[in-house]
Amino acid sequence: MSQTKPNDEQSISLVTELIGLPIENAIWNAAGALCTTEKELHNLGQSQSGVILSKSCTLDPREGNPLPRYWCSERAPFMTINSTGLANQGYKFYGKMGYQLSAEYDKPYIISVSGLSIEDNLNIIKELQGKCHAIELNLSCPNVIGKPQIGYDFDATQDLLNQVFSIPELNTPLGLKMPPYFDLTHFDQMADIINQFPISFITCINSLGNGLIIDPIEEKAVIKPKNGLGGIGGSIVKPIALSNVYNFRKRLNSKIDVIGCGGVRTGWDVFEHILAGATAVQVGSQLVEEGTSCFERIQKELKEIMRIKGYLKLEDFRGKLQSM
Ligand code: ERO
Repeated sequence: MSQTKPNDEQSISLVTELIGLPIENAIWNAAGALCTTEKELHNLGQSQSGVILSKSCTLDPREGNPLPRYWCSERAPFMTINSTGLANQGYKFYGKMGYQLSAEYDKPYIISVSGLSIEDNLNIIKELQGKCHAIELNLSCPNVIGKPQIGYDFDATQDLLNQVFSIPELNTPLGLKMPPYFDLTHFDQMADIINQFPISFITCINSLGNGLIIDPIEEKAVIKPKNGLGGIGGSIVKPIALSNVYNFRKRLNSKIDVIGCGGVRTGWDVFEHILAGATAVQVGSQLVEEGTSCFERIQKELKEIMRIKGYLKLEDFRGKLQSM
């Protein structure tokens, strides 16, 4: 009889380390997905989500763009589009929630920040020091009319990061939410900028900006804002997300973690992101469609994949994508 104990679910761990903390489950919500209201943040706390990550916040609360601004359909279950327009309750609300959430749930609370100007970003980051475990600074919101995605402007990104890392009070770990890149020279240029700073993590990727989904029966776009243009999510973006995780992991110094986000519906999707080099993985569209029970399901699926492959922990396969 074999002496080796077969892997069972209990012996398989999805623990990951980020911002110097052990996180029980390396899968959590993407900023923007069911994380805007007090109730939604508590739901994340009560769920198997490894972290509670807030909706991107601005200085003042915002109503966001006119409805309908989100679309998903059984006709095309592989894609979603949103143009929420940064609807949020303002940074003070998300800062205050930190005390409540930390008292009730034993998991990190990360606040996503998306100020409408450099000055707003600097002020919000200053004010949020000590009110959360980390800040995910969003460089990639595609849906605010008149505001370009800063992550596509390399000089503006360099300038913003210079100013952020000159904030004297800065002691809360800082991550960046990146737009998708498609050209290898852009990965080189952006990685050179990011490597200059003590950034804790980057999250790849935000939705694919300014996509257009058309309802051919109605002969109309499926959402109202910006004549139908919005951020594309869902399974359709997974190859772009994986490429961004892979390309940044190859270029960034090892102290900077890469979090995968994009096209995660199943345990296999998480497995692929980690194989590409992700430290952890976020769920966006699928969380909106399925609700917070998706975390438990995806974890179970991932553990079953790991059991079959004989892996006990994420490091056993993280970043180990093989060449053909
Ligand atoms: O419209 C939004 O609020 C929004 N949608 C996205 O797909 N990504 C974002 O980063 C974002 C706002 C910050």
